[in-house]
Amino acid sequence: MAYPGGGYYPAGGFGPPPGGYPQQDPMYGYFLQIAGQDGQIDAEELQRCLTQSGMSGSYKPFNLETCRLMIAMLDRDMSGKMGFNEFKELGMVLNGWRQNFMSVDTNRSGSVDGGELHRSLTSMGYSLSPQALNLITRRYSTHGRITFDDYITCCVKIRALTEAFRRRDVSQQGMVNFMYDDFIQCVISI
Ligand SMILES: [Ca+2]
Ligand SMILES: [Ca+2]
Repeated sequence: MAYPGGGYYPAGGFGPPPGGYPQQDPMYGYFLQIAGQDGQIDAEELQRCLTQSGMSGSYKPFNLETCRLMIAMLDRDMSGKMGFNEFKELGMVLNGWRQNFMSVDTNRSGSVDGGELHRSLTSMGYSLSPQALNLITRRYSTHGRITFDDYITCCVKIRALTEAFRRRDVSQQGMVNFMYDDFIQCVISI
């Protein structure tokens, strides 16, 4: 098995909230405020929200492409935007990643090196080869350092790709046969 058995994923995060109807959820009003008239959050609204809420903390704000990826990662209903349950799930996922980043960025420099990124991904349960880890580091580092923003982009991609793979890996053996068109559909949205 080449990917986590689910330990890092919020259990049952895609269903209706445990409290029942979203209208009764204390976060629903906040969601509607961000979402505006259409009741859905797009990439620009998400970027504004994450910057204002301080999710990026002392780190620089998320870029728009990262916000697009976050929406694509959790877009269960393929609306291209973020509904309430998707938004709540994103909150949980981001908090987990943020804690993970801060636990490896011990001196709070706002960036981590390749070794720290490897440790972080391993602690999430991803079992990747040294070659794959080196490729990931090369792709997401600037002068050998990975900033929080790039770290999140990296986490979003690995998670989304892993989920797309896992959905096709029915026997859970870490192996899938892709048709060309399906492969393109899989990676183009990420
Ligand atoms: Ca909107
Ligand atoms: Ca959606």
